[in-house]
Amino acid sequence: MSKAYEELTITEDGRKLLKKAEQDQVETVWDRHQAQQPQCGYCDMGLSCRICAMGPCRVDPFGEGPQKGVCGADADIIVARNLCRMVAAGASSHSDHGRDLVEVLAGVAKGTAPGYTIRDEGKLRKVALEYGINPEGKDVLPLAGELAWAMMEDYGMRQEQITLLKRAPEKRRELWKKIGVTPRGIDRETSEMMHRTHMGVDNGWQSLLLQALRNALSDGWGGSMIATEVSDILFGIPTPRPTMVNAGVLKQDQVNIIVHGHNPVVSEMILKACESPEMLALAEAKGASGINLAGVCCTGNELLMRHGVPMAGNHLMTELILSTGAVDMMLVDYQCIMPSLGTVAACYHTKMISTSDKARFPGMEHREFHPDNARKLAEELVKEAIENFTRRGKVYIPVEPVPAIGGFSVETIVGALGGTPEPLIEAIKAGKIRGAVGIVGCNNPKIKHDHGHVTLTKRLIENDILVVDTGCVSVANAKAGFKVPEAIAMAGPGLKEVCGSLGIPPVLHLGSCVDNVRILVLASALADALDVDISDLPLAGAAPEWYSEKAVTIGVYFVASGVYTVLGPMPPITGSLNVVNLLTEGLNDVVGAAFAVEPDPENAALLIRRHIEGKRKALGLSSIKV
Ligand code: SF4
Ligand code: MSK
Repeated sequence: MSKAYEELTITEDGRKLLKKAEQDQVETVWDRHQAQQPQCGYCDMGLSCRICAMGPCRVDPFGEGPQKGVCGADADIIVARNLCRMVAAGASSHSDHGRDLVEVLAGVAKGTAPGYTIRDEGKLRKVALEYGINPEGKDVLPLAGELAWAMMEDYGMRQEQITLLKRAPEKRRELWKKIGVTPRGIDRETSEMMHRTHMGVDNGWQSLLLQALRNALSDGWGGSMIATEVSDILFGIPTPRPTMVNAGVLKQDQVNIIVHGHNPVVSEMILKACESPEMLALAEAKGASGINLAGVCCTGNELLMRHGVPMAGNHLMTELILSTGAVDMMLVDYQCIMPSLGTVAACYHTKMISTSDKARFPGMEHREFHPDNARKLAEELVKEAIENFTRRGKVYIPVEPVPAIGGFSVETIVGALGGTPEPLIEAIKAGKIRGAVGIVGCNNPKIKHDHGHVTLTKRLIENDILVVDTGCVSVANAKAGFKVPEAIAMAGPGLKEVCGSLGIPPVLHLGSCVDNVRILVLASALADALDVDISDLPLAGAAPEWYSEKAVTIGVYFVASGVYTVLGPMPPITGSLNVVNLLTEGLNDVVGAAFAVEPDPENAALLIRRHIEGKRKALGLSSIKV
């Protein structure tokens, strides 16, 4: 590793653990990123294609080499197709996660998912009503079965549009209808996206990108929304609760178990097992003072939101957390799990367990979770983690943990406002809060770890812009100290006054990456209250350090829903000026919002502030020159 640790991450635990990893000769994501330099310029610009066996092909961006693939596809077609396939992959990931939750809901109804239950009957009844099921007088389990069945229909092709689209403002739904992007079925749109991008199908770069909007909307208002709603039904609506964050949440004298991935179906059951008196007694018998369950990435966010379980780190910290030598077991489900983790763990005593039938990893023991065996398997695994505690070598826990508050669902935000979004609207109208921004997404070794998230957040709150965050951003912001009520000291005077009177931090943790849909629901509530479209509101989205295909899909459904969105890393589209222009300008005329790309978070903050002030002015609210 030739770069100084300070150039790689802004976090103290990250820097200290990078040093430790280097001493232990552990290869990290930063080493591999460096080894990949220079990365392929054709791929970086989206100009390479390997969709069929006549290829692989590439288009020369300087006009000297080939300008068309073997089939005749030009730069516009190749770039658009590549981006569309990223959207399809992201939509399928979130939506398949949602499908797994629907299966558990169906299992609870049938009695084949022991250990799972309906934790929020009120939400079950409310969502059932939205699906056209009259919940009155119905027992919980048959109702859960009916709802699961209705949600399964959303994945298919028997409907004209997915059900929860009704939550979007009417003006937005009319617009989607007019431009032909109303999503019909969740799987249908992904399947059609893959079909259209097969060689010899859709070769209109504009029509391809329109289908990408429809596909992303099928995720945002479909698969992801179902994932969030069913998680709330099965595991409870999140409520604000205190927690701790960073590598310091690991405990020297306790059995440390880390959950990593996205789906709460596994992690919720592990939490239950960790809390059982039998396991706690066993841990004590093995010389540990307790069992410490902590999370990384989004499955950690799911547990933090509902139980206050501490978070050890975000995406780029996942290897480094293992290099503490303090992790007795890491359990993974799916998404964002680096295939390198098994190799890192092999340098220590850590047991690595993969749990999903659809996700295997080198160097991990595969122990498959299903709704019918989850409770028993969770107990077995926690027991094995306790046994492994006795095999620990030297442990290095580099920092003290930082306090944070997580667990802000739409329900709790509206609850904190007194049951209606009206006080928030009044604060926006009065200019105390200039607007709100959803900062979402990942880490990416191309950007200094957490620098994009934390700098952007800081600039926004000090300019009276409320920040809500999800996924790996929320860990970065919690580590930076933005998520305690005292953080209002870093906010501008208006935001300080509003958050101070409500007793909430200026940066609200809204959950995991599927929970970005909570931002859509909140935006819809604000738009409805003001009788405008989402695109009229002083709102924006940002993904300062995104890396995953899921993040592309989130960005596309944000924009398609009317939310101006600023990306940090450039997506692989610069090979087509037409595609770049459509995504960064042309979409304004289509959906009333577009993307911007700005890797420097200081500049991104300026872009967002200008956008917000522009929207305020258009609404007839006070605006300032930025
Ligand atoms: Fe080449 Fe066309 Fe095949 Fe792509 S689809 S690999 S551009 S021949
Ligand atoms: S885990 S998608 S790195 S937010 Fe959801 Fe983090 Fe991005 Fe994965």
